[in-house]
Amino acid sequence: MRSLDHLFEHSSRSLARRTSRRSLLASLGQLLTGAALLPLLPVDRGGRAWASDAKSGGPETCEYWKYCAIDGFLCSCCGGTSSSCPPGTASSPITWIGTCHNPGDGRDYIVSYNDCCGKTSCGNCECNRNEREKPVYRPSRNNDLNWCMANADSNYHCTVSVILGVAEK
Ligand code: ABN
Repeated sequence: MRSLDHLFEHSSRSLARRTSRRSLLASLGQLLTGAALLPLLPVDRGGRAWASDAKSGGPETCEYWKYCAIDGFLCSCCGGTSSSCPPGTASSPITWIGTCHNPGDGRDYIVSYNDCCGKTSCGNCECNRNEREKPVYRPSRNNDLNWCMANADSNYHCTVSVILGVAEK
């Protein structure tokens, strides 16, 4: 009887020892795997974009870097965004072009300013900046024209700024 007790005691002790070691190893494995996968988790890097926006004002302020040659109402204050027309308006196919410096990355960008047409003037966030603007006899570099003139509905509503590319030095 004593040898049976001894046998059971021995086997349960050995099982307990093995089980706890195994679970320790399993936890350690999980920990190491988790630590290795941590850098692969998605990270919101939007903060950097906002940081560069903050340097030059956000898209709803006239100081925003993309607006360096704009003249009109900011579509981002009229139900659209800095680069898309508000619902119910259509973008002008002819535009004027500016070159603006982005303080966020130190590069210069070619920006197209499209008027959004088909509704009466938005009236919000008027912005008139004229960096590198040329006289009206060079219309593609001039911002004093209603570029809705070629649209079916030539009512001017607001202006968007669309990045066309990086300006080469
Ligand atoms: N391109 C902006 C604009 C629209 C109407 C009149 C003047 C300027």
